[in-house]
Amino acid sequence: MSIRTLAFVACAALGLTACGGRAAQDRTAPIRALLSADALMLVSFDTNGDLSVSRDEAEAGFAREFARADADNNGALSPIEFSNWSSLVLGGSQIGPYRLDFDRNVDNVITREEYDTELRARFSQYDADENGALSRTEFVRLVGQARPPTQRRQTAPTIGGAGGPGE
Ligand SMILES: [Ca+2]
Ligand SMILES: [Ca+2]
Ligand SMILES: [Ca+2]
Repeated sequence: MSIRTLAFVACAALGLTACGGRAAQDRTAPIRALLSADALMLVSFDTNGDLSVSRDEAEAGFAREFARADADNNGALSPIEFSNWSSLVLGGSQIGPYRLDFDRNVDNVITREEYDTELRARFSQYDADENGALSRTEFVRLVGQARPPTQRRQTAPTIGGAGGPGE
């Protein structure tokens, strides 16, 4: 992945907070943002440079990244191995995926199976059009904005409440 690509993705990742000011002006428009740092990694799996990450490219990428993470080459990732890998590949531990996203049985070890299972699921979640490949647009999510509580208090006409049954 080129530096330019990285910069683009990083800026997009920051968009959620960086664009907060502009978003405040237009509360009706949804925000476009990267919601997870796994996009940084998945984009890097595009080995043939066609701007699309195929399933085969992704599988090869999972294997490469697991090998990179597994520093002691014992076939599993310890918390420190995951932390080091996350810093390198996911740009730190500020945004997910987090260790416990992978370590589903919470035994402090991420097996290759857990690693692949999580990343395959994420690949499928991104693949909105289910064509088996990830385009750049599939990484960018529209985030619905929570609209602030409206101030206007509707004085609802009280029908038959105020008068009450008078007898
Ligand atoms: Ca590709
Ligand atoms: Ca290991
Ligand atoms: Ca797709």
